[in-house]
Amino acid sequence: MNVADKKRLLREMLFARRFEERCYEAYVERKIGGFLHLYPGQEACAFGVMEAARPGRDYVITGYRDHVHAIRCGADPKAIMAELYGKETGSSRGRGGSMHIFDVEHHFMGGYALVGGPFPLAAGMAKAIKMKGDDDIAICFLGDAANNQGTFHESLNMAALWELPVLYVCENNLYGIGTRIDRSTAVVEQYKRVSAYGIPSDQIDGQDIEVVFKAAQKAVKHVRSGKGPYFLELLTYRYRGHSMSDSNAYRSKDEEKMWSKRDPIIMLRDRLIEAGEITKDDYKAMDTEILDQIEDDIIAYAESSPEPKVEELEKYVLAENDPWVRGGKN
Ligand SMILES: Cc1ncc(C[n+]2csc(CCOP(=O)(O)OP(=O)(O)O)c2C)c(N)n1
Ligand SMILES: [Mg+2]
Repeated sequence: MNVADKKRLLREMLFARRFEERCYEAYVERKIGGFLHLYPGQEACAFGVMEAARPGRDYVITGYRDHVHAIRCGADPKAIMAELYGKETGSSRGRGGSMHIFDVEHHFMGGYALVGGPFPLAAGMAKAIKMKGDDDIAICFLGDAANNQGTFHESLNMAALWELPVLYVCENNLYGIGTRIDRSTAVVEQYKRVSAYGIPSDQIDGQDIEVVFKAAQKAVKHVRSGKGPYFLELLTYRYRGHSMSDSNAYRSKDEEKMWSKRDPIIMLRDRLIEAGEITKDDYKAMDTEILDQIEDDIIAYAESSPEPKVEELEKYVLAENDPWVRGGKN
């Protein structure tokens, strides 16, 4: 990873952080409704892994904490914000909302509310890639608690058996809503669990983007070369509550303080400042530019976009041209 890459990644991660913080504000202002799960603290996971992959071409899937993954795949942040606002210009025409971001053009295959739902979908995507003979891969990002779902074990078994090109990335932020991992999970170290299926795995620091990138390079190479699935466990932390309805009362101040010192953006920023590649003023100017862009470009777009028409509320919710939906006729 050269200096130009690091500077770009710093900008991309800071953009993601500010985007999510602005979502928080818009929710408090009641501009965004429904569920909203934010990503601050975990940025190095999505950006580090995707840096080693082919964003927009490899197929990516994740859970409900999904805005940043979609943006990294190439989805337009304006369409994502408009989706959160429930507007017609949103990525799913405002019908999906935060947990159902989808952008097939950029191979971002969702955004799922069901914990563990994406594991088999990722295996299916990888099966399709393999049948087509492409060298794309499927990447499935999910949380630590999701690994306790049956779908995890069923999917990893089949993925290993069929040597499917799928990279499973566990963003282990130590909590499933308010339940700490050691209260719900017999084997806390997630990377060990996949040895039951003969899948190679690593546990790494998910806060240091350079570390994530390096590990992801190795994992992506393995998967793309046809050797079957790989599993990465990234140790990370979310800086906000699980969702907007979470008062975040179950974590100690000491723990939060410890992780705030391991902020992926600040760590990369300080490294670049120390190396004399950027100054504090450069960083501040970049931040201001990003904040302006989010306000003038993205928020303004979402605010000024039209609402879906009431009579069209159910339109686009089901695939209208799908023969199964119309009654099974082909
Ligand atoms: C099948 C299913 N069961 C339960 C829930 C409720 N639920 C929503 S998020 C969550 C915890 C998931 O935690 P984790 O997988 O660690 O992801 P994180 O939120 O930490 O990113 C649960 C149990 C759900 N959405 N779907
Ligand atoms: Mg978690």
